[in-house]
Amino acid sequence: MDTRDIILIGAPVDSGKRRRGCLMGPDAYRVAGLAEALSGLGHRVSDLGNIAPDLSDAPSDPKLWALGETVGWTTALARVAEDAAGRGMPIFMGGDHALSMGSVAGVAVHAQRCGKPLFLLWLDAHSDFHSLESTETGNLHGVSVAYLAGRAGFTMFPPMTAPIPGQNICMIGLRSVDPAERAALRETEIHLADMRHIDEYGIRTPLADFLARVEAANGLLHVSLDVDFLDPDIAPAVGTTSPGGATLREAHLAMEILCDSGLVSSLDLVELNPFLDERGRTAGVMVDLTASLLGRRIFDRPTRSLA
Ligand code: 4U7
Ligand code: MN
Ligand code: MN
Ligand code: MN
Repeated sequence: MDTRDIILIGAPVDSGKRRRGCLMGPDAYRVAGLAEALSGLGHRVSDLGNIAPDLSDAPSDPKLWALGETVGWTTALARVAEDAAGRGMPIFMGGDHALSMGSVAGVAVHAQRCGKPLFLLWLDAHSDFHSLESTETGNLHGVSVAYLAGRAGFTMFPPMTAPIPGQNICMIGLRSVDPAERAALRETEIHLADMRHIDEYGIRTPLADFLARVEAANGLLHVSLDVDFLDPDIAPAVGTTSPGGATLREAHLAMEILCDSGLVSSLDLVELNPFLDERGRTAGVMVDLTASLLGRRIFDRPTRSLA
């Protein structure tokens, strides 16, 4: 595996929902040794520190929680993401999942400049596909994919200049999808692998299918990893727990397959709420998964047959 220029970006976004704590995420990843784990694999790692939202033009809406702050994060993150994507592989240390509206929007502009299609892999219990009209909670960490896919109605947000076509988006790990999201997803070509699909076919099948499409299109691939993709038994530090998630081995296998593909060009680590963690356990799992994505192996395959 090639060594890479990895750019860590702290994005303490905490405006995407009411329960606070994700703002401590970037420091939890630092304490859990993310930079050291990656440099230990031979990569060049820099940490830009934490960025701040651009609050110069902060709209508000009584139905949408902390709209102005989330719009401010989207603006600031898109700028940083576009720049970092041109210099290396950005890893966004969240922060809640509202941050992906900025990180992916910025990466999408970078991809467009390079003349390459951007693909988005959304590893999450939830589809985060509400429009600003359909969200019942008003929590904007549940609308990110809708914005990135160019759904209508995001007029208070910076325009999504390079919306991602549905065929270029894949969601894996789904087990909590609201009725309005399900109806809207049905109108798209987004690839969907819910937990039932993983139970029946394993995690390799939907992932390999998607990666083959990225490869064939010579695309860039952004991976957005929500902590609640994982089962809460192994990753308790999350506000929106949903039982029946990916096991530790399913998640590592996904990361190892992504690593082998060589296609991943940027990554979000989102929804970690260290306030809810048990002695840093979840932060540690997320660091280990990132290390698997960037080359950590038990053995180089193939291992010797035991037969
Ligand atoms: B996350 C929810 F209603 N759909 O809209 C909503 F179930 O980034 C949850 O995936 C959204 O954690 C979860 O608030 C957003 C809810
Ligand atoms: Mn999410
Ligand atoms: Mn989620
Ligand atoms: Mn969540």
